[in-house]
Amino acid sequence: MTQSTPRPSVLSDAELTFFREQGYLVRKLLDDATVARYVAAVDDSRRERGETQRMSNLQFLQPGKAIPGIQDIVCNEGVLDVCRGLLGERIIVDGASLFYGDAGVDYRQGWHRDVLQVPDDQVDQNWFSPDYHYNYVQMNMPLTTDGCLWIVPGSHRRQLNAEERAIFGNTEKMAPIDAPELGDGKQIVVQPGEAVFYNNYAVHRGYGGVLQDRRITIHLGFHSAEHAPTLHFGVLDHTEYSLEYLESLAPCVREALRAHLVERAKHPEVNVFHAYHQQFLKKEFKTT
Ligand SMILES: O=C(O)CCC(=O)C(=O)O
Repeated sequence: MTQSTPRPSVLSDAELTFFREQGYLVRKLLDDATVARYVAAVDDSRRERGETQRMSNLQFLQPGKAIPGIQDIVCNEGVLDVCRGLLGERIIVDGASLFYGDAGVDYRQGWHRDVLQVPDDQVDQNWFSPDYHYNYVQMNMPLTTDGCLWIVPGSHRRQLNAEERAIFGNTEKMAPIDAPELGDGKQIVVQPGEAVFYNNYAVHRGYGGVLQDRRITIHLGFHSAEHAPTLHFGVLDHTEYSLEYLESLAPCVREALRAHLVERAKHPEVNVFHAYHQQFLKKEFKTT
């Protein structure tokens, strides 16, 4: 595999250690003007579509669902620099959703690891160990103050503990939504422009209860082409990226999706997980 020359990391050794051990990292990356531009783009897009849903999960890099005004977040050098620090060079965007919820919406998920789409007999316990090279990172970039992400720090590098096992039962995937609280669960509260990067094999959940304020959060996933893919690589629906669609995009977004297509072509083995994921998204989350 071609190795590119690593550039100096924007992350300190302490930050890298924190991410490796705790499974998350918070960094302020967008200024107020950029946050305001993205909020305006979301509002314009909702108005233009006549969008009335009070809660949605919009796959904004897919044709027909695209929000052109926020797509260039996938080329943001600050975001990519952190991803390079965490994963390595040649960062490939792999997931892009807009989490939207109006004030008053009741938003709750059960605690889970992001292996929900994988058949039970294909979940490998070795994925949840300190030795596993997890070549994937998710990022939530809030455009409004957001306290909906909860995580159990360090749980990506170990098996479920007794308290977690008691609520997960006979699965590694998800606990019931009304399960008792986890004592080690930590709420991550982030301000507009302050990104949280996290290992999505950690036990985590989205949970706001009844939202006091509107939630607008851009959610992305990244992989590094320097390393073998994990099963989570393959979230974007690359089959929808026609030449015509790619031509319609801003140059940096087009280049990011082109790099995604090249990387996907190199790893046909992830297609089976892509198919599971698409089925899962359609069934479990009413994505728009
Ligand atoms: O709402 C959130 O921020 C949580 C998202 C989440 O749990 C996931 O993408 O797996």
